[in-house]
Amino acid sequence: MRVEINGQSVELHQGDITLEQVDAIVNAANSRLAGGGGVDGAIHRRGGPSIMEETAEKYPDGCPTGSAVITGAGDLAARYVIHAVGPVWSGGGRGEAELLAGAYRRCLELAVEHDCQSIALPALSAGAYRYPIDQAARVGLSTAIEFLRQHGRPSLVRFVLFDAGAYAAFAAALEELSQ
Ligand code: AR6
Repeated sequence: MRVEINGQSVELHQGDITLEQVDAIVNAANSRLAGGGGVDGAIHRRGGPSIMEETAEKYPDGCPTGSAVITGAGDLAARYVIHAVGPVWSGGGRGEAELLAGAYRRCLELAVEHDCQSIALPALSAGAYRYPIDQAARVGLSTAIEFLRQHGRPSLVRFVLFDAGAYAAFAAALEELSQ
């Protein structure tokens, strides 16, 4: 699925984000940037050790929840990996939506600051961190749409969803938000 916002594209793909041919791939990291399962495990496996070496060297204090940091992309096809830290879901009353939006917004800012035309993002927080997928989809997409309306960049914002359920949740939210 693809919609145009302010002359730029918002796309949904189902698949493995590590295979995306874009300028920047977003990792669903933890605040210690310590590596883990899910997207994080897949990125470090396919990208090789240089990514973890760079995060350890440049960001020894990690990254706060609701923000993101950038490194090179090792053996991946992308130029950069942006390590975003979404919140752990704990019922919705602990600022989770603002933190999740902040993580997505920082990814888009870093992409623009590094002249990336295209970025691929996963459903941050919607795996190990248990954020309900319908709500995660609305936060991710509304943040991207608002950013594109304000900044007109990057040219391509692609959400890459691992399974059919996540894709369906994002498709329903995009349909609603793009009207
Ligand atoms: N490509 C695209 N999406 C994926 C892939 C993939 N290769 N693998 C999983 N997903 P998660 P979180 C989906 O758990 O919830 C890590 O251990 C997955 O189905 O990767 O932010 C970190 O180190 C889900 O919809 O990230 C942190 O400790 C979404 O990506 C913690 O997990 C996010 O799932 C972060 O948890």
